[in-house]
Amino acid sequence: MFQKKSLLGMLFFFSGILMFSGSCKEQFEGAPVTLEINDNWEFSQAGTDEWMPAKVPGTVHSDLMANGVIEDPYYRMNEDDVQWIEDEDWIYRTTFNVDESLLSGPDVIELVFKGLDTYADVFLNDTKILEADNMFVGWNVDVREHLVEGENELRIYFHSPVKEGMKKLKQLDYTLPAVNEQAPEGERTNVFTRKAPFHYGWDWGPRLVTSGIWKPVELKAWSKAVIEDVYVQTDQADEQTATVSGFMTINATKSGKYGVEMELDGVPEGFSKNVELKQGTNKIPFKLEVNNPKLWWTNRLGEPHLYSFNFSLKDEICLLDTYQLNYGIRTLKLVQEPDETGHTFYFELNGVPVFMKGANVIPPETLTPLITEQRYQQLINNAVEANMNMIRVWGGAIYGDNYLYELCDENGILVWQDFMFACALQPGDEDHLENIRKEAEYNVKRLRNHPSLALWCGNNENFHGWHEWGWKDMYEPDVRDFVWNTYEKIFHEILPNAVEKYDPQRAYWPSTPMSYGGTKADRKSGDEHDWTIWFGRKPFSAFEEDVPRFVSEYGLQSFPSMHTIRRFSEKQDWSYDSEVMRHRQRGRMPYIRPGFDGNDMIKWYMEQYYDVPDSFENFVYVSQLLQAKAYKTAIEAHRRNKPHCMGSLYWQLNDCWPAISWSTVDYYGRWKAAHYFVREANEPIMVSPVNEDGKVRVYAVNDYLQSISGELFVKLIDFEGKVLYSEKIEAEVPANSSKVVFENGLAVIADGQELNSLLFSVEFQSGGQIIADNLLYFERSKALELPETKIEISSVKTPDGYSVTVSSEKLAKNVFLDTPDGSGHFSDNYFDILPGESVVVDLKTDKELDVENDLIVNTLNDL
Ligand code: BMA
Repeated sequence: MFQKKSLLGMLFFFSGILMFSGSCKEQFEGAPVTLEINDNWEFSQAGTDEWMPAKVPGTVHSDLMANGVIEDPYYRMNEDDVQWIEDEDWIYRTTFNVDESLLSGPDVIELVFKGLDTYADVFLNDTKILEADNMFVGWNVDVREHLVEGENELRIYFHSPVKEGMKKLKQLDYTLPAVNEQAPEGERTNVFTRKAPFHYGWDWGPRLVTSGIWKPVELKAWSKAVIEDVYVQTDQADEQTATVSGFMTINATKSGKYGVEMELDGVPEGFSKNVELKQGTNKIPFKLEVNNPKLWWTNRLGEPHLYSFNFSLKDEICLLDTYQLNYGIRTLKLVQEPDETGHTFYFELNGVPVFMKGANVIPPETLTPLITEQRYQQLINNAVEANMNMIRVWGGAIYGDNYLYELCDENGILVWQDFMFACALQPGDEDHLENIRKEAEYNVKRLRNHPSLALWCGNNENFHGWHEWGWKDMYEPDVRDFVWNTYEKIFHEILPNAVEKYDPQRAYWPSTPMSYGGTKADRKSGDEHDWTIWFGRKPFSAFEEDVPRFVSEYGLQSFPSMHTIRRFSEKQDWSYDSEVMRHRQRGRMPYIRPGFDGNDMIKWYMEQYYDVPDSFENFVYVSQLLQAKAYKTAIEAHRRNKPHCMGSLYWQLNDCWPAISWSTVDYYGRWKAAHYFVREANEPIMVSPVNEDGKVRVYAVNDYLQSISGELFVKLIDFEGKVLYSEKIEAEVPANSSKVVFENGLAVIADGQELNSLLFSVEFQSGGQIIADNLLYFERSKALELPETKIEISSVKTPDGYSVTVSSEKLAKNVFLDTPDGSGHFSDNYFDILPGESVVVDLKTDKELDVENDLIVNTLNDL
């Protein structure tokens, strides 16, 4: 395949070169020529000389699986059987053909490796052309002198990352903590290697220490000059005008006269000029005014409008290169100003303070090259559907593929971007620091043009660990000084310098969590990881106390859907403490919390709030309700406290394997109960009834930029539907605010009735429509006197599946609808039905169902 393509490509290319001094042939337009080298790859375990077909981009684990050498590591405890792979070296090779014309034609021929995982010696025709040591960067190697006419062999030798790491570890006579790496202390090597930390195991993921060519390999040939890069920034923007500036970076092999152009789609702005380029790197600045710009806004606040910027480069006769960029014009600032509590911490988009609603994301797949565009689409769709406007690309994994950020640009999802450092300290040798510098510069340049990119953050919890996990006390003074200096060099010099130099408008935050001025997180400024709930065993009401300024992590685990559990386990494994379920649970923290196990913690929290069911299926269902309740409590509390609190990013949106974890959407894309609850709690207009200080208060939160007025209907009913209290209030909620719209004493409202069979319902109507609603129970679920009730189901066929009406005589709590095989998606689920009412839900499915009989219905009333 490559041979054919290469010949074809080169012929086109050379007809261009041959015509170079005459008029341009059409086929030369848009050069340089780039060819993917992704065919005919084979791989072998070093020392065996047994070769098997390989897929590039790919990874050794998926290649071994495809060749039947290993079983699926996600099934039961198979992961244990594949650990040997990390200790071996692996070789990948292929051949490709090059014809004579290539060798004599273009000025530059280079091999471009977009990602090698990780310690890779690359040989072209037996000459070593590259020693790679960082999976997070791409490599360009000029190969003209090593190419031969006819067949060329490309061979890549991957050294075991664990063994390489071990060599480095042994050079130190002190330990560098790496809290979540799933290996015994003294064998945690990840910090020595610039490779996805989570490959070494994390508290929600398996240990699969991969090797391989994880991103495409290309042969790129060009002459005269190419556009190497473009940088765009918004200097100023409002509804009337915007100023956009930046520069093109052009690499020229020949000095001389060239022409550059920029076109902005749909508007007459742009520029065209003649430039004199020198040999080497040239920066061509530009600046333009855009009249009546369509600004880029976040999800649910406005349209995330993108302009197409088209750059081109010409010599006196020919079009040499083009560069296209979708860019959203907007201003974005992180605002930290002194106030009565401490300092603010919020993002200001186009001059408007915006509350950030979202979640932390991890890669949707442990075997990172298997992340397809479709998986990223699902991830971002799930964020969009849950009314999010920010995700945090967390620092223990990988910088996302360009495509992830393109999706965020298109969907109005801002990105809090960590550099890839998490829960660990780093070695401080010069090579390592230089490697980090290159990685930072490479990724800052790669991602800086995305309007969705909101912030660069140095690391996840390294600073916190230093102060709170005993790290700073574990060293002799001289070692402590060295280790801390290394921390400062990386997070206070190398990374911020890279941001300052290449992305000067973007905010840099050295570590999460942290307070203003580089001090420990204190809830008065900066951001916070609120783990007092879950790790700290506090009740959910703790989310409502001493609310931080920006909560960039918090969470509680649940089991994934039974359909997901069935795919990785057998019936005999179905109990929360079976060997397989314990194995699947990675929330054990031998280093900080010996003896801690997430499955026990789920059960412990369940005991606080629910009756713990005997059957495993019901345990799974209730674990999801528990998690949903925690996230609802947290998000509502954070939002009620706007603008004191301006962000709520829970841990974690997704999974990287079928797991018991904090995710709200499981590995196979099934929404857990929490995802429905998060969606509701994140609605731009939200009403939140609370029982505080003996009073029932209703807060209304309005994230829109216009005030909203309407009628608030509140009522207290019992579980059979008897109305004990009701009121209608005219309410107005100013733009972008949170406000108490109702308040009355609980004693007045409940009038001596038993609280465990009452609920308080709130409906906010405007223009005859319900724009927000919510329910408040006065007791924990386990104390509620839930009645026996009869649920009726009816359905009508729709183009995408069925419209299902579910009704109940009496209160039905947390109605869970399921299809027999788990296929299809319900537009709503795990909802309460008020006595005598019904709820209409869309079931999206391409399967034929006898809905009334096939649907499985569970409720808390039934347990
Ligand atoms: C956080 C993260 C991760 C971890 C999660 C759950 O603090 O930063 O390191 O996976 O908590 O423990």
